[in-house]
Amino acid sequence: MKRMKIVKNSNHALHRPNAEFDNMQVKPYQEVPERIGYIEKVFQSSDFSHEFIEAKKMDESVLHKIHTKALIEQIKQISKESNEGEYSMPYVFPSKIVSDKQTNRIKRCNAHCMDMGTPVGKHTFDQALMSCSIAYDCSNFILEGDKLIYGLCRPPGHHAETNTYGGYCYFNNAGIAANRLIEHGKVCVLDIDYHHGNGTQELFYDKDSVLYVSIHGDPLTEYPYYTGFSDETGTGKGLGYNLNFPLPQGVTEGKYINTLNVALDKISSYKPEFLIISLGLDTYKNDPICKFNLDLDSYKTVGDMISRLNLPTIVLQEGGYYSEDLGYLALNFFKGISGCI
Ligand code: Q9C
Ligand code: ZN
Repeated sequence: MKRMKIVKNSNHALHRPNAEFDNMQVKPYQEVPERIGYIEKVFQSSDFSHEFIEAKKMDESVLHKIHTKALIEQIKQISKESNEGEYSMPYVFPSKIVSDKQTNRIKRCNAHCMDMGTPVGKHTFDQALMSCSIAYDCSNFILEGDKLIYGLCRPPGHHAETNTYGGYCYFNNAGIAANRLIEHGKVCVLDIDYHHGNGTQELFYDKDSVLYVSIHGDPLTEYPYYTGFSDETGTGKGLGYNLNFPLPQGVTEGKYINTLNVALDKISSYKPEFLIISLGLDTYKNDPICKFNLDLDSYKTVGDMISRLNLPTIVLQEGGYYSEDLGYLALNFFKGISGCI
């Protein structure tokens, strides 16, 4: 069998916020660079046939196909104005007012930011651009005939909307890949991160060329709180092409898999030509910030079930915060999806 490409960016650790604000508390930042290192190590020492490929930096113009100039420029400017180790996040969110008089970067960065967990620092723009470059390279490899490819994206992307960043995400990696692939056929994005991918949903909400399907923690109690309900089904031409499956806290493999089966049936009837998986590993029972109960072995089952769609597939890394086990979770997923169990 052909070796599976794992596309990566060796400089991602330059983006390393040290804190986030959560529910009235300052906490250590969860989306740490070590997450990626743990995944790389497990693949390196496994017998899973793979090769690492360094991503080529994509042209910034590709970002403009899915994000506003205002969002892109704001992240770029704040990065440029930051010294090494300095990060900015907003703490005042004036309703509907964005002042162009405000020159202080911390006071200004509310304009496109949805939470207090997504700081911007000196290297954030460059590394978020490289994370999208990973997704872009993956889509080009798929167009050249690869059947399964893993984009080791960091920072993650699925919370980033057209004009808004948040949830540890700055630019939408799955959105970049989907936007590239729809030039060649219908695309399904299956999002199995614990959190609803408000960004990916919003990017394609009015389109019938991308089916967005997500299984996630119920937004009544889980981030991002305002999207991910089952009555969000798309708009205009996109009506019927957005499917949300919120699940309650504490869900175990049995119920998760029943839901995944329903989701996979819907995907089959759409008859996509390409599949993009937003792979969150935060559905794991030991995840420190999430509340599903999947086991290490569940990821093999999930991968195996998805493989039955039999589509050219890009898997992009999203969340997952129990760093030490992330490599084993990802490896199990790939053993399942590639049939190399
Ligand atoms: N400090 C992903 O898994 N946590 N993002 C809310 C804010 C945000 C998770 C507390 C969780 C975002 C890609
Ligand atoms: Zn998540």
